[in-house]
Amino acid sequence: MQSPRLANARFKSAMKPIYIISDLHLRAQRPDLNQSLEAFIEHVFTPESDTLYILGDLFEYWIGDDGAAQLGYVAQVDLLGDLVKKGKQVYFMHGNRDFLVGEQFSSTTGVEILQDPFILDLACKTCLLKHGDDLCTDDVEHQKFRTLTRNPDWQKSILEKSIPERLQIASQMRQMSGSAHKPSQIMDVNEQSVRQTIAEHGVDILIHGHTHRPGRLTYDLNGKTVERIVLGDWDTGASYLKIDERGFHLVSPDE
Ligand SMILES: [Mn+2]
Repeated sequence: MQSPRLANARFKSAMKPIYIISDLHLRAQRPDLNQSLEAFIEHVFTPESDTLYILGDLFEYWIGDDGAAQLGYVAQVDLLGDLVKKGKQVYFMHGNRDFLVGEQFSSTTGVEILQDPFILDLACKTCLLKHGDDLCTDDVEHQKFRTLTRNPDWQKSILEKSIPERLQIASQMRQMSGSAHKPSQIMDVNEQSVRQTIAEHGVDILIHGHTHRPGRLTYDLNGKTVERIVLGDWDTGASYLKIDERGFHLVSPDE
């Protein structure tokens, strides 16, 4: 399958920074996460950038666009909609938590939904953007879950259920995907899958989230040096990748 290509003309001409975030896992029980997002938008993103990419797991869970109010996500949806109204470009890719974010969300907010993977073609480098859970091929159980939950027929059947029924299913699924019992290396990406993915798309840099292990790693791929940039989660504060004319800057709250 061919990935859609976006030549980011705005970046090339104005050289405004691009911001990439993922794995905020916003939820009503953690108001501090909402505050971190609001502060990031107001003080970091808005003053200097026009382009934000969200690579999945923005929401801890999502039961359909008509269920945002029940989960307490109205303010966050409005926040993204306001950014678009101010002329910002906001892109969203599904994660393994918020795979049910749909057309209504997109049309209400103006946030554009991206397919995974997505090629971000910068002047200097070609980047492949992914959520990253499909790189964790050692976690066979998760790959089964992913295949099921990304199936359009399955999604349709879920969305036809009532909101209370969907809430119940979401709660069961979160218990199922509890990862405490899995060895940590199973939860990480499979190196062979990483190499295959980079080679298949012929990119310079793979950028993904999901594993909550922020870092920058280099690989030798048949003599070519390529890079993998892993985004961090927001558990202890804002975590993001900033791309500007000077390069790629990965910022974690612990640094
Ligand atoms: Mn994830």
